[in-house]
Amino acid sequence: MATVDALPGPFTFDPATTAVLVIDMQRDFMEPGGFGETLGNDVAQLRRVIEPTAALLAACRATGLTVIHTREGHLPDLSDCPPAKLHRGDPSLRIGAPGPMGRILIRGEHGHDIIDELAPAPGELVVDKPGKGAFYGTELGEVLTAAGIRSLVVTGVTTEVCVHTTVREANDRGYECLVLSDCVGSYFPQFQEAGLAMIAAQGGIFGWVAPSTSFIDALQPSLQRT
Ligand code: TIU
Repeated sequence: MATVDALPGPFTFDPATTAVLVIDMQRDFMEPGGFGETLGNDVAQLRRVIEPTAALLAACRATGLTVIHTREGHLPDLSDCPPAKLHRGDPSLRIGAPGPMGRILIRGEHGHDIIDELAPAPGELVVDKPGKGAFYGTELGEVLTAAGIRSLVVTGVTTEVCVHTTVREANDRGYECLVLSDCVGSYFPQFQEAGLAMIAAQGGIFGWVAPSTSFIDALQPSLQRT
């Protein structure tokens, strides 16, 4: 077992039953011309998560920790995109419309894929999801059960949308969640702050929060001892 110095208190985990989730680090959210920008957001707000997440992935790969990536997006015929999502708001380009990185938020398009800096390594699972949560409409729950995973270390974008939805889904399914504060990002600084506070409040109502360096420090000695 390993322990991370976290809020609201120590987070204890067994690396053998822990997976790192990397949520939606896609060009559509992280780069100009994608879904995030069509919604009126400044995608530059998310860039700061790339470097710490790359360092985290390097440590996880060096120590053999399970890494799972997710991508939000839809089938080319939009049959898995509910009208309530398709017609929501007033984006400059709707889901499925042609943009500079291909059709917005459509599987197989350049914009839908994960940014080069955080590209999945061979053998790492990539879960395609139609919604905000990584469990809804995906194989994630079955994969985690089959692998005996009990704890999730959560990274990705955006903090208050897909990260929060996934952490909430995971809580109701019985997983212990640690959210890494510098590896999750929001377009809105106030939502980043509140989103992280909401995880650890009330004695850890949704889980724990810690910087990635604290998790890496806890991970490396524990695996060297086993
Ligand atoms: N808009 C926004 O903040 N996020 C999303 O639409 N999806 C994810 O968070 N991945």
